[in-house]
Amino acid sequence: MNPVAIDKHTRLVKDLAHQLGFAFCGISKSDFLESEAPRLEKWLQQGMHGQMDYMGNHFDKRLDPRLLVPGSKSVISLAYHYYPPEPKTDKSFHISKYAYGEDYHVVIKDRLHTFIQRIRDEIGEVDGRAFVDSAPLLEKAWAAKAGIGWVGKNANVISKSQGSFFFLAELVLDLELTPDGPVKDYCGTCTRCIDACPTDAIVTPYVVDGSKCISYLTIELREAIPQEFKGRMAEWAFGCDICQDVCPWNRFAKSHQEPRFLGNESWHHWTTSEWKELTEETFKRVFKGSAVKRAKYVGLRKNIDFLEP
Ligand code: B12
Ligand code: SF4
Ligand code: SF4
Repeated sequence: MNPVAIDKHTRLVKDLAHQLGFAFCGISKSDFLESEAPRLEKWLQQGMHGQMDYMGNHFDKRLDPRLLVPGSKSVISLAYHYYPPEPKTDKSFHISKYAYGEDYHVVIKDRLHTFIQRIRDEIGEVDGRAFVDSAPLLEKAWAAKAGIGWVGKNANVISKSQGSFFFLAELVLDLELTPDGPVKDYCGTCTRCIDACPTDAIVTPYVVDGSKCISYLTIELREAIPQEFKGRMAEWAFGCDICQDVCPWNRFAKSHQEPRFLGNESWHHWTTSEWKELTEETFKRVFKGSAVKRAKYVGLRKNIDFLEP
């Protein structure tokens, strides 16, 4: 395709991303992610995926989006803010900020489908797929390659101007676009996230042992939480934000503008005993349509029972 058309399409895609509320849009060529292969292999070999068996599947696809979307030419990485306008400040148990409102998989997928449709309206026939979280795609590596931010020592993608409280999503399309480049790593000598992690899940800078992470223990692990974590959960009942809350770059975190992420805030003021007495009926009412509902009542109950009163 001629370079003028490629540039025009690139500008169009970035404008549309902005109009649809994405905070960042970065582009990479759809290609083999060579640098990540040994890292992913080592992470899996060391069992850092715990019981997330899905992480062991589709090794090749995870590293090459052309196997996931045959004929694809570009990976468009997108970021969508979720930092709440009013984060919970009361003591007692916590829920990760990403799960305050409606399930992001649903909210962002809707937006991605609109995005593809708008691209087709403007450009014509374009083939491809939209992803958010659940596909075998190394979303952070793509976001870093496209310059949305760098992968920090806490293993999250961080932007120097807007912190890390954003989701990642992608469009993998058969449309040729101008790629962006990576940005510098601004972690420097800081180790705040490593020092603050209550379960020592950040085993070395940039590497999180998923099987030790509170997010895994409270969301992914279907069995009982191992006793070695007793007293080390820092009152997190669903997910964990500690390594992001302590990150100095999150002083620049931007609040989301998404009404669907607001959710029912009545739990913000629950005392520890109210949490401990949570019934299935209240669970269904308060967390209706929210990301927490994914854990189901039994899942959240398991976590609450494990926490110290
Ligand atoms: C599996 C998974 C988890 C697991 C494992 C965590 C992990 N770090 O991988 C668990 C359940 C623990 C988890 C937790 C969370 N997750 Co999660 N998770 C994923 C998922 C599905 C796959 C990630 C993956 O491929 N891991 C495999 C390992 C190998 O990858 P990795 O950690 O990225 O490892 C890389 C680095 O360590 C790097 N690396 C290794 N050594 C070195 C050395 C140097 C010098 C450098 C530069 C890099 C480097 O290379 C590795 C390979 O790329 C992605 C969605 C997706 N499809 O990508 C979401 C995703 C990463 N999660 C996300 C979020 C929000 C979270 C939580 C914050 C949720 C919460 N509040 O509870 C926590 C954060 C925990 C943490 N500190 O990482 C977001 C991150 C957004 C962002 N801004 O970065 C994603 C992208 C989902 C989304 N679509 O928004 N998650
Ligand atoms: S999310 Fe919590 S448990 Fe997981 S690495 Fe970060 S601080 Fe540690
Ligand atoms: S807390 Fe410090 S070391 Fe950790 S990710 Fe943020 S800047 Fe990097």
